[in-house]
Amino acid sequence: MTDTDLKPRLGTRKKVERPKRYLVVLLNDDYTPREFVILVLKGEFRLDAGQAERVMITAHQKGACVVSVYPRDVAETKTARAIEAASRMGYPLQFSVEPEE
Ligand code: NFA
Repeated sequence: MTDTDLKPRLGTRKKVERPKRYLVVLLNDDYTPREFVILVLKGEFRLDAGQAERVMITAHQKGACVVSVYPRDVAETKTARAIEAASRMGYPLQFSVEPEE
């Protein structure tokens, strides 16, 4: 055997924290076409056609719908890219990014 020390030393034990995750939430508006919302959900957030349709419709009916959950940098990058794509088309599409729980 090697001398690998498997015994925890006093004072070195530390809680391991799961990195916080962030919800990306799709917000409804009156102007962005449904089909464009679906394209963005598929293209940027990698939802399949069924998921994209359900998320779009839920946001349309209830005002908002969770798209997915990511580490903060991923949530922010995807959201910025999606908003930018909409903005280039003249659409006011918005998302919010909020910490889980
Ligand atoms: N409410 C938009 C429409 O009727 C569709 C939409 C859904 C927009 C979800 C933004 C988010 N064209």
